[in-house]
Parts: sequence; structure tokens; C-alpha cells
Amino acid sequence: MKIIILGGDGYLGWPTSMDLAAKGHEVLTIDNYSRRTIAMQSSSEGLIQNPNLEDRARIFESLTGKKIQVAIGDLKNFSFLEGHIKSFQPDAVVHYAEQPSAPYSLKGYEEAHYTLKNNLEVTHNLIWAILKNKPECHIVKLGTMGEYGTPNIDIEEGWLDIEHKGRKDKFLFPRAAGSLYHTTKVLDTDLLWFYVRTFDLRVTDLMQGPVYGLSTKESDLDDRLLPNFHYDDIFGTVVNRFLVQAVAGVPLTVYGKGGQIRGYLNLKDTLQCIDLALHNPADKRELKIYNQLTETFTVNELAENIQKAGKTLGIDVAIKSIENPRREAEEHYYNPKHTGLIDLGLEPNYMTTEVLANMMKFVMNYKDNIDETKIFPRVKWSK
Ligand code: USQ
Repeated sequence: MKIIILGGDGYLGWPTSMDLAAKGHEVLTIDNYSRRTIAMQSSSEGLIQNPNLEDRARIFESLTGKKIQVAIGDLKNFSFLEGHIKSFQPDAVVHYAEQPSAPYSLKGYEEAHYTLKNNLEVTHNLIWAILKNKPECHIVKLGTMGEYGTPNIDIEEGWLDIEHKGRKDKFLFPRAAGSLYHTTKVLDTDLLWFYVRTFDLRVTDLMQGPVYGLSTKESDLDDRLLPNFHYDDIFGTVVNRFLVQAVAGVPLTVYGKGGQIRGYLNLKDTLQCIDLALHNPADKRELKIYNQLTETFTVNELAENIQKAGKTLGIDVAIKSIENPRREAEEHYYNPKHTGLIDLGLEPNYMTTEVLANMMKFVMNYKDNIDETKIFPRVKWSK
């Protein structure tokens, strides 16, 4: 297939670019280094320095003989994006190109405005670039489980059958996001759904939970091919943060009561899910939605699992609840359905003690890079 990855420099975009190129697809990856810029501006740099996208692609090609084409530019610029769709003629586009941090989106007006403008404009530009130049192209969009929030009923995969006053219909599952970032993903889904039903687009929306991990078949070849790995309060997701805290000897920062449940998945499983979505495309005028997670944990369970993994390496890990900077339910019902991708063939890599211990060992190699000032939350949901 000819595949364009939008947001190809990101935590997920870069491993996806390598995975698809390694499998023999023709890959063009596009990024404007927005995450790197925001990370620098907010003192949230990752644990390891990653070469820039062009250098990464060169290193990857020298090790594997596989090519990844790279374009650097802002997808908010319609003619830039349209130019690439027109000339590359993709069979599929994987869209990761969004400001992905919930805390960043709540930092202040500028950050909120940037998140809203970037995420919605890029999605809308992509829709129009596809409609005008390759209407049969399949869009694989990264949504988030956070679109649903934490409702007191089971979360279905995207759609809900409703019977109301004796009549039945099918609707998008009700969404109640917990941050502005997550809300932009709700709005993305609504935009895509409008253009699917009205202009015959083909879209798969993947509602993904927090991802953890570093190791993929390709990133294991050379540390210079690793994805960016954040442990700060802005870009670090909870498991990656806890692993770094464990190595640094900082008590794991459980926010509030720690009963918050989310659906997690290993980075390797994100790659499997993208592959499955690409090989089982939505039809014309179809919006396919999958819940992309493999297992659920409370924050307390995660902390205890990491404590256990630390023990196997002789590391004593402390856990300490701190005031929750977020406005979220700390004890709640959570039962998301996630059989769609399994039915397509997903084989989960579960979060075992061994997996966590291996990640911890990796982090230990970079222990000197850990900056403890980046660990504690700097952004509060309510002012
Ligand atoms: N949490 C802690 N302590 C920490 C960090 C987080 O208790 O030090 C808690 C949070 O309060 C939250 C849970 O862990 O209840 C998950 O937080 P997170 O920062 O790992 O995840 P989140 O902000 O929701 O966002 C991340 C990604 C985002 C993606 C989302 C999937 O940054 O791009 O969309 O995971 S989901 O959470 O399912 O919406």
C-alpha cells in the first residue's frame, strides 16, 4: 500500500512509520516538530534525545535497506497537505498529527487555543485534501478512549443502539471528555462522521487508551530509532512516568485516590492495531470505530505492579498519593468493550511484571538524564 503517516515524528507516529516501511509498504511520513517545540517551551523534554525525523529515516534505511520518505511542514497549511496527497496518491492516511497532551491543553488560553486550532484544522484539511484528490483513500484516525469519559454504563465500540418511546435508532456512543484535548478528539469524530455520511469518506476511528512501552521490532535495532519517551507531567503517560519515577527513587505520583480506571495497551499492540485497521478498511460512507486497549487497571494497580517489577530488580519502589491536579472521577464504573480488534486478529502483549521490569532496566541506562523537576504536576484543571 501507499501510506501517509501524519505526525510521523511522534511517540506512535515514528514506530508506525518504521513498522509499515519494514513490511514493504511505500511510506511518506510528515511532521512539523510541534511536539518537540512544545516540549522545549514547557521544559518537558524526553528521557533520551532522538535524532530528527530525516536523520531517523536515514539511520533506519542504513540498517534495514527500507526507505521512509519524509516531509517537514505544517498540516494547518492546506496547500502543503493537499500537495502531498495529490502527488503521493495514498491508499491510506494514518492521522496522528494532533497536540496530544491533556495537561498542555489546560495550561492557559494560548495552549487551549493552539490545541483546538491545530487538532481541528488538521483533521478538516485532511478531509478536504482527500475529498478533492483521492476520495477513495482510507483515513485511519487516532481517537482516544478519553472521548467517552467514565460513564456509569458499559462503553460500546463507538455506537449505541437506543430505544426511545418505542422507536429505535443507532447513534455515536455519548461522549463526555475530561480535558480540552480529549474534547478536540470528540469534535474530530463528529467532523469525520459528518463527511462520511454526507460525502462518502471511508474512515476508521481508533479509540485508544494510554500507551506504554519503547520496544518494537525496529526500535530494538538501534537506540537512535527509539520513540520519544516522556516522563514529565505534560507529555508523559502514567505508566512511562511511573517507571522513570521508580528508577529515580521518587515515590510514584498517584493522583488522588488512585481508583481511576483506564484501558492500556503496549506500543507493540498499537502497531498491530494500525496494521489490522489498514487491512480491514471501512467501506465508502462507513465510519468504523474500535476501542483500542487490551486490559484495564486502576492507577493504584499500576503503581503496585511497578512496585512488584522493581522488587525483581532489587529496587524499592514507594507509592504516594498526591493531590489530584485533574478534575476526574477517582472511583467509578468502567467497562469498555474491546473485542473488535481481537476479532480481526489482535494478539495482545500484556503488561506482565517481566515487561515492566525490562522497561525499568532500559530506563536505568538513562538514569543520569532524569530531571526530577519535570515529574510533579505543574498544570491544574481548575484555576
Ligand atoms: N495519573 C496519575 N499519576 C500520574 C499521571 C497520571 O495518577 O503521575 C492518572 C491520571 O489522573 C489519569 C490516568 O492516570 O487518571 C491516565 O493519565 P495519563 O496522563 O496516562 O493519560 P491521559 O492524560 O488521559 O492521556 C493519555 C495520552 C493521550 C491519550 C490518552 C488515552 O496523553 O494522548 O489520548 O492517554 S485515554 O486516557 O484513554 O483517554
